[in-house]
Amino acid sequence: MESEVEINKKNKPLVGIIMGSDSDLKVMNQASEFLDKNHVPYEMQIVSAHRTPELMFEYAKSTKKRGLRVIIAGAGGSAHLPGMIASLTTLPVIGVPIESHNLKGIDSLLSIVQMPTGIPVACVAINGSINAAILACQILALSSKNISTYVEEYRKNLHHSVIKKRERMNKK
Ligand code: RP5
Repeated sequence: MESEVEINKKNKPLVGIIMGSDSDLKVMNQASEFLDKNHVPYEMQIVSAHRTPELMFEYAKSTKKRGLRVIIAGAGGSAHLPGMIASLTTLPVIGVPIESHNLKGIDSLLSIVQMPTGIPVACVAINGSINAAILACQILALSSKNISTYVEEYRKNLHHSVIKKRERMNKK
């Protein structure tokens, strides 16, 4: 495995963020913003399981070779993208069910979460792309001291923000 120093020097993307359509961008941008804030290199593109199946196949097959370590895949409706990518690579795949218009994302959630045994997809909440980015960081933190520090810091800040809320409420 490449050392952390080598990875940082090249600044190659470690996370692949993909989504079925540009209509998913508003939600998926929250994941990229989290990674930006924590200096985690990523790439982001549209890949549709149903509308561009060949592209999806090529993308999935190229991920490991290009040095990606985790995939975050957002999709709505009959959301097959995360599961299909997971079937084509052994990199960890985190699925983000995007809220759909008619069924409020329940269709997306069930499509992503109900994977058959043998091909896991880690599924976050409907529109839960920030948690997908955090989970990606936690996976990368296993082999990166810098990212591990960001993850620990994030937890500490969460703790402090709740303590502050308690103090504000107690004052009232
Ligand atoms: C899915 O279909 C996409 O992930 C998107 O959430 C949904 C609707 O796509 P558009 O019709 O907005 O392009 O493939």
